[in-house]
Amino acid sequence: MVVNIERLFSTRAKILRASEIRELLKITQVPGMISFAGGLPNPDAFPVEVIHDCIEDIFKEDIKNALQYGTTEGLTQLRGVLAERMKKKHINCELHDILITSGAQQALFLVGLCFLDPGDTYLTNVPAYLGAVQAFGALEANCESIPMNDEGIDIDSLRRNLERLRRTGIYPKFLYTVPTFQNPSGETMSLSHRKELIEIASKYDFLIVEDDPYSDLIFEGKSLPAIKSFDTKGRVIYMSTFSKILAPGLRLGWIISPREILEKLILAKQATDLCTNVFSQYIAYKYVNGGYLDKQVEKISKMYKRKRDLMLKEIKNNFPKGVKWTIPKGGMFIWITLPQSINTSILFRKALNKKVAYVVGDAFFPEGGNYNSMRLNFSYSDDEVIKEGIRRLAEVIKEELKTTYKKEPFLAEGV
Ligand code: PMP
Ligand code: G9A
Repeated sequence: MVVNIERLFSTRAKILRASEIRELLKITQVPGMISFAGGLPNPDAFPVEVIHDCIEDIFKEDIKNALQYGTTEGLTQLRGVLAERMKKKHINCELHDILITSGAQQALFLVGLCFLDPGDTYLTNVPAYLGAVQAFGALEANCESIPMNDEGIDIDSLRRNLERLRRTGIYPKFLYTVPTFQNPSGETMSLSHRKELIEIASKYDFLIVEDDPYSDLIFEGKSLPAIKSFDTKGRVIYMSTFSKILAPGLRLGWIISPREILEKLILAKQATDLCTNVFSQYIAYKYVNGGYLDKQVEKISKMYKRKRDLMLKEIKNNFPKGVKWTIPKGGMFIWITLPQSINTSILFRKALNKKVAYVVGDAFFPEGGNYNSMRLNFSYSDDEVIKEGIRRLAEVIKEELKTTYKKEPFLAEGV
């Protein structure tokens, strides 16, 4: 390039970083590669025929509108059926409280755009969804990480950190969290912590950004109410997506928030893309209105439960002693903690040589850490592929353990 383009790039453009997951999607397209990396739905679960019928219907009834620009807020009919669906989750909203977005990823970016100035701070429990960290990082925000525990977030640590930040004059704008079947850990926040978060947000005056793509994919136990359902003061911005329950290629998500916030988000969206794909919105509307979504959710949940069970069984039977893992009650991910002598970034190259991929755990910690962890996705692969992939991964871990254990035996024993 002849132009010195670096000089012209904005500070924002200079700090843009690739998402490890998006980069991995390229590597994992190598023939023969088994990928437990990307959080992809299983393509066999896509309701191809019903979608085909919905499209035929659009061609018969709505094609001119479906090919036209739409309002920034989104298709009224779709917002209407979503409002009804959200009420069943005890989220009290009307269609005017909903903004349709191009996936939950856009919802995250719009929220960031409306609340984060360069240098502003947000909180998140870690490990955290990489895409959110990427979106908020692109806006030059600082992240304060709060550790997770078996109740989803370490509330004491949150309080301690808020006090510490306050002493230095830092007032976080919001706390970002995926409370149910979290990406990447698979963990779920307890009911009491959901309620407590609202109180803490009130006391320290910040918003809660609740990202909820996975709560419908439930395998066992009772579903917990969304944090948003306890929001009486307008402190929670809730978002979800059709990506995991219907098809990510439609690129459809939604935000529910207090109107004052929604109005700003709509302006931010206008400046970004004018409106969400109208044709997709018609497909989703016909799909939900036709009563197909509940059956689809039931079908995927059954399928993913079987895959989770299979992956857990294979892990149990093949992984060496000293490895720990989460048992998610829903969603798409298992979080693995290896003996401390293993660094999963170093292991990654060796795993790729054996044609198996995962996401290195460290990537989900904005401030680094947890070098001995990894995220495995169980929804995407066929059953036989899950068996073979875990067998390959177990081999790589065992080989690595032999060499690292010699160097640092006490660390390996400590797990
Ligand atoms: N939030 C979380 C927690 C996710 O896991 C994902 C996708 N993996 C997204 C948001 C973005 O989803 P989409 O843009 O496809 O709706
Ligand atoms: O970036 C994508 O393709 C969506 C998946 C996200 C994830 O793997 O967490």
